[in-house]
Amino acid sequence: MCVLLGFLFLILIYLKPFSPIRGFAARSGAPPEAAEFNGTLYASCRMKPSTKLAEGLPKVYGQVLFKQAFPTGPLHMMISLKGFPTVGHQQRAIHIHQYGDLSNGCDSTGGHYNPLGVDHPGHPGDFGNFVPHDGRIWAQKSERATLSGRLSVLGRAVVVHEKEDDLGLGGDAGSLLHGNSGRRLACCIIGISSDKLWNKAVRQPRRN
Ligand SMILES: [Cu+2]
Ligand SMILES: [Zn+2]
Repeated sequence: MCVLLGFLFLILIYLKPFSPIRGFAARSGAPPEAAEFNGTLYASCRMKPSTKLAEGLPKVYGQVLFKQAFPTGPLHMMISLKGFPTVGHQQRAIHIHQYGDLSNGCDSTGGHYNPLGVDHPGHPGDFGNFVPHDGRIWAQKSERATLSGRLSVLGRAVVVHEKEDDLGLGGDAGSLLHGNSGRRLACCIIGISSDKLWNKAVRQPRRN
């Protein structure tokens, strides 16, 4: 019995370097999740109101999910948010900001994530404007941002703003920096995740 177990153990040690996950990662420099989920990376961001939210502003909750074929597939995104006023149709800007630092609410996430030093709205996380319906925003889009490599947005923040993004057409300095989108209502940090949340959201797109 002991001999048999020892023999199995030796076989396992021998096979370990050739397991599919190690092989894939070694060949491509991919994170282990790419092999675990068939060459696809998933990320999630759990949206919560800023701890520095001013009195009277809406408390926004929800999630932003990402899915991307490693390493350079289009980044698919699903946004599901609630907590907006049910009256009126104030558009809300959503962006990726540089830092995953929520120590001072959403105000400590820095400016727009701008790895290439370009004007707004040319940043990889300039997602644009979203109109709530019945207090909710639900949207599915493809974006320029990426989950891997030097320009990865993992560990950075998604921020929902009070106002509409002027998309660089405001005619002032702020317009080319951040689109004059107003105060920061809610934010979250983008983290790598399994395929569970994405697959669940695909099955029940508007329930999250
Ligand atoms: Cu922003
Ligand atoms: Zn921007």
